Amino acid sequence: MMERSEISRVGRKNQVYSEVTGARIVAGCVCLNGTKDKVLMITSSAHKDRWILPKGGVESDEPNYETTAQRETWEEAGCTGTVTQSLGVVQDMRPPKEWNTKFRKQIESSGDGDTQEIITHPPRSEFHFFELQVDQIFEEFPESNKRQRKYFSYTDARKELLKAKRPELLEALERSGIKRSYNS
Ligand code: 5FA
Repeated sequence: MMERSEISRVGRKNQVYSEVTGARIVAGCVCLNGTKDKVLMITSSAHKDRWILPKGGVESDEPNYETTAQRETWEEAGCTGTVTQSLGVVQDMRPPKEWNTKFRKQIESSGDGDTQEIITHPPRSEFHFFELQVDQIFEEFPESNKRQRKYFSYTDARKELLKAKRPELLEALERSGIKRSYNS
């Protein structure tokens, strides 16, 4: 049984980073209802009009990514359940903040057909996602005052993640077993 704390963990003191790329390691859940045709989403605290998936930083005292994913799901979305599968890793591949606009434009316009220059950069974060079958939803949870929470069909969730410009979260949703119906 997962321990349900009354408050969220805060700060980045114990945050884990990849030894290979330096990316921040994050874990989260694609939370599906019993009939697997809806996904539970929450609003971002940074952009309150954007709907995202519950996820957050892995901390050094946590035994595995699944534990972090379920803790973050409890803190941010107030739900508990059973992990049904691992959805693997997706990455935040936005260019580094240090790359200014002029530099980005140069990179975008490089590659004139003859010589294609490939300039790469490490991911900012790597997200380890799990599919979770929701068992219980609670009214009060650590971030219930800070976020909204709602179930979305696949079609609507996809629209929201595109609007929020979160391709990595959309990829996690696509890998899940959510039912995609043409008339939802
Ligand atoms: N972030 C912002 N935009 C991103 C994008 N397009 N792709 C990938 N990562 C992106 O913002 C949380 C963090 O996610 C930002 O600090 C930014 O680095 C990165 P959010 O995903 O909009 O969620 P939130 O505002 O609700 O933030 P929190 O849940 O409070 O923070 P974390 O997800 O970092 O989790 P944690 O603090 O619980 O560990």
